[in-house]
Amino acid sequence: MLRIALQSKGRLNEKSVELLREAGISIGENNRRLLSRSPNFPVEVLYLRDDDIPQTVSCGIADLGIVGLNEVEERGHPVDILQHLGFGKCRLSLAIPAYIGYTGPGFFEGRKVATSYPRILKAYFEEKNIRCEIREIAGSVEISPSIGLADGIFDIVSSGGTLVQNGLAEVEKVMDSDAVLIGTPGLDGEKMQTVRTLMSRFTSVLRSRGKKYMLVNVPNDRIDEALEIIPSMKSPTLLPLADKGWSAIHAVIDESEVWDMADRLKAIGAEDILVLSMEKLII
Ligand code: PRT
Ligand code: ZN
Repeated sequence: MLRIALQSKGRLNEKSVELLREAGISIGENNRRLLSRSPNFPVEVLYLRDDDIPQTVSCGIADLGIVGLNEVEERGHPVDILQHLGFGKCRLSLAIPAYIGYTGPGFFEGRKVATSYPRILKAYFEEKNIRCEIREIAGSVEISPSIGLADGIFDIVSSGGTLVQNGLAEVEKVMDSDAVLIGTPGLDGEKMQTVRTLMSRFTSVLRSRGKKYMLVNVPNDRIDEALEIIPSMKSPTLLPLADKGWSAIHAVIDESEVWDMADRLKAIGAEDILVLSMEKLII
């Protein structure tokens, strides 16, 4: 039985639960119960605050966890980063009041920066050989410059809206982050087998996101051109139609490319373009 730690509430909770469900792993609705066992996969879910997940996984109380890479780096507990999960994307950046002219990282020499991520920031300044006073605060970091607590801040940025609202400008990106699957170092063979199954299911779910299935009828003498327009994961499926002189091409494509590709296919005489949503892509 594997134990996986998920955030109990907050930004990563919903997407983590959704990922498990899409991977065919049923888990109870009630995340207020600390521990919940799946009825159809050998896994139980432990719901925790995200701050506690790296340590819980590092010491083996949970075998796996889903948490932001920023938390993994900040906590510094040894864990294996097994898979990037692509959601919870953000960056950790330095920001200063927007009216100040920024001169480069040297700006921070001898200044004060407020953050909830002192460890990552300390490593950044050490690497750049900059002496800066780091003021660790737990929340509302963005108001620190306006109340005179610090000259700048180091915090999570996603859309950048919070910085703008507080009159701040992002001046240095220090790291990118997304949710990652982490594991206890040195899991035993049997557990690793289940972890591999889980990861391959996650890969299938992540690969099918943003994908569509396209079917298009093409005159046989335009097939080569059509195949140049349709990029494919391996080779697209080509099927003869009952109407001689025509074939159908089936391919998995990016949702973002649908309209452009359909216009180009129509321009070379393709007809009956069908675009279907994709449920699963199991490789
Ligand atoms: O209660 P618990 O301790 O479990 O949760 P938490 O409150 O510490 O974390 P939570 O739920 O806010 O975030 C969990 C994780 O989501 C973070 O560790 C990041 O990995 C990731 N994430 C992704 C974010 C954001 N995007 C994000 N935008 N975490 C926080 N923010 C904050 C940001 O600091 C800013 O203040 O949201 C605000 C809005 O951001 P903008 O730039 O879009 O305005
Ligand atoms: Zn937290």
